Amino acid sequence: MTPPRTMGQQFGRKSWAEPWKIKMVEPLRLTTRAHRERALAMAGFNTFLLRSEDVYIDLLTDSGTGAMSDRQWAGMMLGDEAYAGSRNYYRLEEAVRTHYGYRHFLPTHQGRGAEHLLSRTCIEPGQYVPGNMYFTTTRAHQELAGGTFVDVVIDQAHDPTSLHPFKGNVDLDKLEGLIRREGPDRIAYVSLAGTVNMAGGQPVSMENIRVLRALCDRHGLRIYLDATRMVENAFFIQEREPGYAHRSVAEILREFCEHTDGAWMSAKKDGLVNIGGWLAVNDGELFEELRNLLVLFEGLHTYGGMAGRDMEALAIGIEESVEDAHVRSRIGQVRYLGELLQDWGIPIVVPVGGHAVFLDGRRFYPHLPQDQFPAQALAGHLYLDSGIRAMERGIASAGRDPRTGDHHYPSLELTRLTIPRRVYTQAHMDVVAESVKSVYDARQSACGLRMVYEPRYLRFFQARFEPIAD
Ligand code: P71
Repeated sequence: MTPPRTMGQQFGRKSWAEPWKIKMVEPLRLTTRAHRERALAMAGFNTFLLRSEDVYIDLLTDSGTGAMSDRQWAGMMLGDEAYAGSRNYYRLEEAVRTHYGYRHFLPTHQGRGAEHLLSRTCIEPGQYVPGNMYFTTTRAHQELAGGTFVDVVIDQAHDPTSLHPFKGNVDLDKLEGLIRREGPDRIAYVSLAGTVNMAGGQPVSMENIRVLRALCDRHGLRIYLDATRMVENAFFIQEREPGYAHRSVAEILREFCEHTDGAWMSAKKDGLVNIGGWLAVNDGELFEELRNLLVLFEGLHTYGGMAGRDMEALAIGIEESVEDAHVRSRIGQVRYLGELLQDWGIPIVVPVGGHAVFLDGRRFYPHLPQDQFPAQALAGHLYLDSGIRAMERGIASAGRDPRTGDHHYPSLELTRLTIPRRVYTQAHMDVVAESVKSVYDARQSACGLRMVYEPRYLRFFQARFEPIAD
């Protein structure tokens, strides 16, 4: 028996700890395997359709699932619920301006509300929208507006084993090729995401945004940034990019945003709140149009679908989110789980990203063809083993090509273990790692799934599956 070692010792470094202590707890419920078998069958083998009460450790998403601080809860009591001109709106506007920049700001009910407005105003039918890998809701709104998404992320992003430190980077040759082929007029804008979700939470470098800016300036193109997890991106720049080790996450965030023309955010992630979002741009004319559409789809421009108290909590959340100690411990926890799995030879996306550990469904279940939904099946087996809920990010999420009606066959077939911010402890991570290992050890007996119900939009949310018996 080797003597027990601290987490730091296990990985040959000093231990770190969360920069907070726990003031309130929410009990978790353990269930039996028989209970989970029934629950998963009722949910059509789709973890989105499980009741949260039937889940033990919920790693479905980091979206809206974080824990607010005592300061944020105190802020909730300061909600000014006036229909127009709420004090909290001005606080939030100030927080976004301080930390992200941009001249004009609008609150939205969540990220996709902002995506809807931006796509509607900035895409003309028939135009292309190049981006560093698709995101489900982002692409859906671009297509709804008549645009066609074009993936211009570097090839390494599609390779789960590539150790490139900035797998979210735009491949400038791919973008330039598109501009040359189609002409800049047929390009709506460049849709750039910080820490690319579908690639495994992989960052974009400062150098990449700088060169991208220059290229776009040459062709008169705008860059709109999905800043949903841009704070985490800033941390990776601090950690990995020469010249940034001594700059704060907050400074790096501001510098990055300065290279873009506007941004939107699902504040439910880095923003440390349970609901909310925003859209901010520099162009005054565009802003006017967005603000006008906002009243049609979201709410008056001083609340945009959010309660006053929620805007206050977000203003405080933004301030807390850019503190170096917070980001370091948040990403440190994700990395701890990832390194455990890597040590045990379990196939995951490397380098471990910002918000989640992504299991590689192709290497986990090499015997399952992609149209039998290996990553969806893996999420099901994990739930059956321990009550842990993960999310499929593979062929089910990728949906169909709107023109041909065929499945998109994404190169990445992943199951995401997404870590909510400030919610679970290291002990939970150990339990998760052990459950993944037991599912991995039983991998040979896993069977695939058949989709028996497929909704038209964003099918993964509500689709139903059945196991394919041998
Ligand atoms: C996540 C989510 C929530 C989600 C959305 C769609 C399918 C499954 C889960 C939402 C994002 C996101 C990025 C980069 C915009 C949105 C939409 N992510 N951009 O990862 O990650 O924001 O959910 O507030 O509308 O679980 P919204």
